[in-house]
Amino acid sequence: MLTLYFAPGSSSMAPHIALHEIGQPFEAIELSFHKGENRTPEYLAINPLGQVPTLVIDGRPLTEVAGCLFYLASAFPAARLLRDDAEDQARVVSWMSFIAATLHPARRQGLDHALGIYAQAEARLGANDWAVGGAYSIADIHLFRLFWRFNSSLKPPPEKFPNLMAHHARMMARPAVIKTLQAEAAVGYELPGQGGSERKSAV
Ligand SMILES: N[C@@H](CCC(=O)N[C@@H](CS)C(=O)NCC(=O)O)C(=O)O
Repeated sequence: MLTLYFAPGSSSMAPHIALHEIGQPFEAIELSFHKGENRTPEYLAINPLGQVPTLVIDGRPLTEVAGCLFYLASAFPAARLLRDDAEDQARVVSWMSFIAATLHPARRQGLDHALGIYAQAEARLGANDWAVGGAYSIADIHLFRLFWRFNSSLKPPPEKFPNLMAHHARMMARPAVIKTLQAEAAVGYELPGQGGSERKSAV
């Protein structure tokens, strides 16, 4: 049994998309940051940082976007979210490490810094359809979630990040992404600039 703890529009959107890609049944439990539901003793017992996502696999919690994505891709290979080739897999891990360690925290270090880091992602993606090896993978899901948030909150001119914008459009056409965005919008965003409060949070 798979259970995803999520907050609409946040990092948990990435494993939420992957769950729709693999097409397995799962339970989705929404947490409201504003109500402090990620800071209850019960939630801290499964995720001591009080963050989302947490993916619970038959009662065992797994945290961090990259870990959750890697598990879903490896455990459900029919969805083809990760190739068998060792070098391709290493490149997917390399992208996801960059996304988690450099791209995600960039916003907190000021707009100029963030624009510079997104320019790095733009150059790294280049004119390729997908992040690694010409095939859709979990790296694309991870990249999309961050750029989706960056794009929807800051609305940079499309000509500034043409490769990331084209990638965003390819992702937005995927049924799993459409399903996830609809499900999360129906719950309601609590994100700055998206009808939620302006409270500053790591999103
Ligand atoms: N390194 C973590 C970061 C997760 C993260 O920053 N989650 C944010 C939402 S995007 C969160 O739960 N924030 C609530 C809080 O820290 O109180 C990952 O990649 O999963």
